[in-house]
Amino acid sequence: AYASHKAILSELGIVDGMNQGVFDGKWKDGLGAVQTSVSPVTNESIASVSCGTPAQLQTAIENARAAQAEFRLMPAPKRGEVVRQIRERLARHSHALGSLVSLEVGKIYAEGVGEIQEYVDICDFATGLSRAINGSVIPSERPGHFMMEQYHPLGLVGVISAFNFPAAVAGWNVALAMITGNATVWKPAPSTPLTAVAITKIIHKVLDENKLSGSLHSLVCGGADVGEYMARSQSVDLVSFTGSTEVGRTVGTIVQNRFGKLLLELGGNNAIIVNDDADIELAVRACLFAAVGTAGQRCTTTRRLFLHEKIHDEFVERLVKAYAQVKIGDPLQEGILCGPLHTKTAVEHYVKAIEAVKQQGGKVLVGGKVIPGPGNFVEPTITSVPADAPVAQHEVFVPILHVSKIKNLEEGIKFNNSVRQGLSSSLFTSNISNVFKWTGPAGSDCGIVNVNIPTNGAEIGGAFGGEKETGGGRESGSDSWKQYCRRQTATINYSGALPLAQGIKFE
Ligand code: UN1
Repeated sequence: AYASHKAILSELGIVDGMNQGVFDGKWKDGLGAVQTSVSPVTNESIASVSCGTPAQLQTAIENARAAQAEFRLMPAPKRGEVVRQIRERLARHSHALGSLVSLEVGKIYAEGVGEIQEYVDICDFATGLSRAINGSVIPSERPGHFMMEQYHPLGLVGVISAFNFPAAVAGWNVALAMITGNATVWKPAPSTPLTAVAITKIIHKVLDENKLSGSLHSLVCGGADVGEYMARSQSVDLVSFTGSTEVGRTVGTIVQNRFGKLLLELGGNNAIIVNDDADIELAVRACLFAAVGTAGQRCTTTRRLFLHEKIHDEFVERLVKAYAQVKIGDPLQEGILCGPLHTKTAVEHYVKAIEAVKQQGGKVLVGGKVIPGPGNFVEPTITSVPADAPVAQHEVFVPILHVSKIKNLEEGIKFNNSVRQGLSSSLFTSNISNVFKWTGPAGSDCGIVNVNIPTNGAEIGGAFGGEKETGGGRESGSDSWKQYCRRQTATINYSGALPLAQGIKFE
């Protein structure tokens, strides 16, 4: 076992009674409902948070905007230095923070700590980037004219995060928003407020030490009313939302309607294709992490597996064996690979999906049962269904993997691309021309296209996100930082004459 729950909470300044869930530069009692964080292992309460109201969010927004009006003038490398200090402090508490993520979400300890590492990594990335968020100089067609492009801060970034990555995904936004000169206001998922409170406390300390306003990293725990207010507010320049396609459509429509900027990370329905020329041993191990890791609750989890008919039977046999060895249990115990589902509702979704598999002509190859007890445990499951079975067209956020046979790679690519989601995808092959077919224009239509690695567990250096109903947003690495900026084209005439573009004469 790792540290006791009490020690975890007290290191992070969380009390086991009621915690303040609003930080607008000062910690405040939330005047809204109470959110009680519940352990998915026991369904017993961990601690509670008093949530904010839309009116409290409005105050947080005003304070954050006022602080940002000064922060935008701080040179970007100096902002990067603040993010470096946040990185140091998060790393110092990574054991406690990782344990809290594990406790609150139900993911295993290694993945909880991994999530804090992901936050640390994006801070490193952002600190370096703070010296490289350059625009360009563009040749002007007019004599004595200078044309340049610059990236300025947007203003205020609203972050609505999901339960399954309560730290890292918020961190992708916070680190990039901060080095680009923005303030953030964060509404965490209703079931994981404690992680958000703990991280906000850590960042507040760093801001304070740098004599910066804490409201640059504001927090308003709350429900749908707070989220909707954020989406509607003209004062929130970018809304970065992670969650279901259904809620994302509502948030997206509201924000688009006021011409706010959007960053959407919605559902995935990710597939692995194993071709007949793949390293089978490697592919089995990858599938196990991809489908069972985080108990199937990553947006990058593999939900569909397409096996070449020549290796199908052998592969299924080996994967079923690997599933049988997975230890299910308390995610804070050593040796456990699969923790509980996050909520009882998720267990209901699992049961319904298994029923649907049977109704739709599929078979359960391993697993398929709810494990009785106080926690939300289920058996990781492999089913055999036709690739076009309705149950395989939707994202069900549980560890169910649907396996279908394919005749060749082309058929695998067709099936991979046939769903409405477009987040992540992987091909296992040792043939170089297959690699380029898969990554080429007629290959996978997803935002993340892998070869010989799982669909999940992306590094922070690449842009993360997907196409179609996944929402189109890109977070984390590469040039995702540009989304937190307003882009400016400036043309400066130092010629003393007034030549017009396109050669127009106007006199
Ligand atoms: C998510 O599930 O919302 O690639 C994010 C991954 C992680 C991030 C997942 N780096 O699985």
